[in-house]
Amino acid sequence: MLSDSVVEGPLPNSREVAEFRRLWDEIAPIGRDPGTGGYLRYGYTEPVRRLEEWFAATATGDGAHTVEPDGNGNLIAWYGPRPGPAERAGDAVLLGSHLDSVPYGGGYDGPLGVVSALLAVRALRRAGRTFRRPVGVVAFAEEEGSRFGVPCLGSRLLTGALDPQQAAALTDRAGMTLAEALGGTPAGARPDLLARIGVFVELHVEQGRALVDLGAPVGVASGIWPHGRWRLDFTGEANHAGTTRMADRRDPILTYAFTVLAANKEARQRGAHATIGRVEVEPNATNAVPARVRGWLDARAADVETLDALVEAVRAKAAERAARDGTTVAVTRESLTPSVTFDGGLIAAARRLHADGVPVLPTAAGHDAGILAAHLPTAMLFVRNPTGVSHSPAESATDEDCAAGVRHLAALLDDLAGR
Ligand code: HGY
Ligand code: MN
Ligand code: MN
Repeated sequence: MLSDSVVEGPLPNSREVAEFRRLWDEIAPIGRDPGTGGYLRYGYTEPVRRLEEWFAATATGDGAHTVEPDGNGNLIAWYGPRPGPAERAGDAVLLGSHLDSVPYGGGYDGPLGVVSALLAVRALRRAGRTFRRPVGVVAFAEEEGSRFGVPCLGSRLLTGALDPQQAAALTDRAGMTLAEALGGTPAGARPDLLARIGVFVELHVEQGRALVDLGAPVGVASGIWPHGRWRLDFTGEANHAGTTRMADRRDPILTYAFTVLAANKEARQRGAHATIGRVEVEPNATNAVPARVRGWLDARAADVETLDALVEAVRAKAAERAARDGTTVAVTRESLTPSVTFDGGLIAAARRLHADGVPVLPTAAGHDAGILAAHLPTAMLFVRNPTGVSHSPAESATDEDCAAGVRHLAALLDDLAGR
């Protein structure tokens, strides 16, 4: 139990573990595919809307005085002193993460941060703490970009990193625009809202094995690798699979296949990461040489120079092979997140509960915290993932480690806003 002064020690008690499980069970079935156990929670769709309703009800039940949509699909529950006049600008503490998933993704990536934030507020209030600063818990929209193709769509809109008119025209695979899904053009930048926020802390399941190998239940992020997404359009000549001689073909899937292998090799040679996990083929018929192939490169590296060199190398290899195949290739950048360094003061505060037991580690996974870091002091807490796997139903975390994450988040929130 939290003492009435501060959070005592890093290890959760059985009541806190049970409380985490209780809250977790309330959302676990929402958007879950029974066949694979993976989640289909795409931005602005029914499963996410149900999660948002649950979020608003839970926050209100725990004393949130306002649950505020920001006009971009993001939702913020506010507790404590109301964000007031100008002199209170920039002193709100914001916690949270996202509720959406990749197709058939794990259940922890995103929702763990939102549930943990709600539980951290609940734990402090239950310990009799009040807040000397406004405290918000946010559920960001479409962080994975699984529906409209732009990652961190909600936080990019909120911070002005994405033009609302351009975003409104984004379409999903069924051809629906964001404006249709949202019920209108997104609000776009909200400097009035952003100005009220002093710090942002995102708790997230670790998407790797660092904490497992270190034997630590919780870690703190030092920063995020620069990373981005590039669309690769390969164009050839549709033709008959049976009557077209091999020498007469202009087959874009050959160029595509070579580019996939080249991206893998160029990344390995640079200690970087390159993934081409999404592809569309037209006409996608067994007995037709394709006309067009569209693939998406997800590239990430420890520094921006290496990332640039990797993407340039892939672009050059693809063009070289296209010349041989009689095809063409166009490379279009769809998103880029520069290198992120989290706030040193927040990192130290986040480790306060158990400094020598809370490792600091970098990540190559993108997060809304990476978008907000360009505007205000930001930090991330990680919770151990025993499989180290993410963006897959195999993603996991134990209730004990999740409750430990809540404790660390509550201790940080108490430091920042408690009294
Ligand atoms: O893709 C990412 O790095 C994050 O999980 N959205
Ligand atoms: Mn993710
Ligand atoms: Mn995430």
